[in-house]
Amino acid sequence: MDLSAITKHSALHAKPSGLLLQYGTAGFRMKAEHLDHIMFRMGLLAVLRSKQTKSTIGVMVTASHNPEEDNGVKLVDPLGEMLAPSWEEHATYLANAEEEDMQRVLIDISEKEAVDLQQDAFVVIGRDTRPSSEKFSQSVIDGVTVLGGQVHDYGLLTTPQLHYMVCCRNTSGQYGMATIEGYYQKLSKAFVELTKQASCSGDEYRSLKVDCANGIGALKLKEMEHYFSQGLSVQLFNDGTKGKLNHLCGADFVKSHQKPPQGMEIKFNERCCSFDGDADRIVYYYCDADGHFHLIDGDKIATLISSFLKELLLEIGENLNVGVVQTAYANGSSTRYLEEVMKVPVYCTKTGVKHLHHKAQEFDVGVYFEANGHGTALFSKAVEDKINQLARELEDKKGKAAKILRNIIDLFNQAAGDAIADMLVIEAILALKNLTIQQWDALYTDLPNRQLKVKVADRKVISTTDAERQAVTPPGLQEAINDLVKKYRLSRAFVRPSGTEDVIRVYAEADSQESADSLAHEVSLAVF
Ligand code: 16G
Ligand code: ZN
Repeated sequence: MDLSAITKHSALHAKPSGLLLQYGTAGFRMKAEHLDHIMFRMGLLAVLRSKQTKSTIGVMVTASHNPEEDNGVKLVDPLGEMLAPSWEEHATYLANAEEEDMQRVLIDISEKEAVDLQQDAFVVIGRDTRPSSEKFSQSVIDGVTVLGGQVHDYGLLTTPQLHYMVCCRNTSGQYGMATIEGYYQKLSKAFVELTKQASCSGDEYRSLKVDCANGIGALKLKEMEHYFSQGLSVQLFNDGTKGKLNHLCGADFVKSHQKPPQGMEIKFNERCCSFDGDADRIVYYYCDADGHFHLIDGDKIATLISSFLKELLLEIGENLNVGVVQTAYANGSSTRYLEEVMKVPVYCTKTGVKHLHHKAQEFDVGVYFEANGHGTALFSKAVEDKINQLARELEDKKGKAAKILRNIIDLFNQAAGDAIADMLVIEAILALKNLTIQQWDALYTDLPNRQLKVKVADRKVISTTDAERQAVTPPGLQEAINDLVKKYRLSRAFVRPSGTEDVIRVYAEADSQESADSLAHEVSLAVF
C-alpha cells in the first residue's frame, strides 16, 4: 500500500468534518453534495474486497428512486449479490474515518479480513443518469487506482446490469458475456424464443406502455428494443428527455400513491408498467372500463411467476422444492393465495433484497419479491442442469416444458431483481398463458392497506423480531398493536424502523380501506 499516495488523494476527497454515515439496506444514500468522500472510499474498499475474494467487485453509483439531488453507492459481491454483512460494517467504519485515521483503518480492515495486499484487484463501475453520478464514478476510480486496482468503467448502466456484469466476469462467462451487448442478446434470444411458442399472437400481447421514471431504464430499453421487437413493442414514457428523475413517476411513486405516473395517458385495456430510477423494480397497472386504476404489485408478480413455474415443473415431472419469499409488507391475500390455492410454501424475511435473496437460495426454485416490485427467481445449479438435459434429450410434452423453462431461466436476472428482465418474463408468461392483465389481476383481491411514516426523535427505540412482524421494544408496544388489530376484521399491522430514512414505518391492512386507514392511524399514535 502506498500510504502517502492514499493520504494525498484522500485529501482531495475530504470528508466533511463530523459527518457520520451508515452503509444501510441499499448502501450509502443521501444528498449528493455530501458524498464525494464516500465514493473515493468505496473505491478503496472495493479493492480490498477484490483482493480478499480474488474476484471482480462491482461499484454502482445510484440512489434508485430517491430525488435527483440525492445520490448513493453500493458494492456488488463476486456472484452479483449484495455486499456481505461483515463488509457493510467495514464500509461504515471506513466511511466515517477522519482523514488522519485513513491509513490505520485501511490496515485494520485488511488485517481483520486477512487481505493479501499483493493480490491483484479488479473493480467494475456503473452509474445512473443523475447529474452528480459521472463525477462520482471518477471519485470511485480515483480510490481504486490509488490502491493499485484495475478498473473497467461501464458508464451508464441499470443497477441489475452491473450485477449481471460482475456475475459474468466471476463465472468465466458461464452466466453470459460481460458486455451490454451480451446482456441484450442473452435476454432477447430467450424472450423471442418464448414468444414464438405462444399460440396467441394477437395484438393485445404485442404492446406495452413503459414509464421509465426519467431514468437509466429509458436509455437501456431504447438500446435494447430492436433486439426483442419481434415479440413485443414498447412505448416509452418519462424517458428523461423532459421530466425530472423519479418526479411524479416511476415504480415507487405509482406503488406508494396507487395512481398512474404523470406523463402517461392510460386507455381501457392497455397494459402498463413502471420502472424505478435505476431499473431494479417494476410494477404493472391498467385502467378498467370505468376508468378505475388497478395496481399489480410485486406480490401479484410473484404469484404469476411462481404459478407458471410450478406448472412447468410439474410437467417435467421432477420433484423439486419451490418456495416463495416475501416480506411483512406482502398483502395478506397474496400469502393466503400462494399457500392455500397454489400450495406453495411461503417464507417471510426482513425488508431488503439481500434477506430475500439469501432465503430464496435455499430452494431448488426460489421466487422472491418485495411488494414494491423488487425481485427475481433463482434456480439451483442441479435444477438448471436437469432442465438443460431434458430440453436437449426430449422432444415430447416434457421436452417442450423443459425448453420453455430453459428460456425462462435465461430471461431472469439471477444476480438481482431487474425491471427489464422481469418485464420480459411477465410479458412472455402472459402471452404463453393467453392471459389478459385483468385476468392476471383477478387471481386474488388485495386486502385494503395503508402505510404511514412517523417521525420520532430516535427510530432505534423500536426493535423487531419475527421478520419485522413483532415489536420487541419499547415494552408494551406490541401488546398495544395486538389490541388495536383485534378491533378490525381480516386485520394485521406492524411497525419497523426504516433502513433508509429517519422514520418509523407503519403498515396496516384490513377488510375495508376505512378500517385499514384508521388502524394505521391508531398504530402510529401508539408509537409515541
Ligand atoms: C431499500 C431496499 C429495498 C427496500 C427498501 C426499504 C435494496 C436493493 N433496496 O431500498 O429492497 O424495500 O430499502 O426501505 O435492498 P425502508 O427500510 O426505508 O422501508
Ligand atoms: Zn432501485
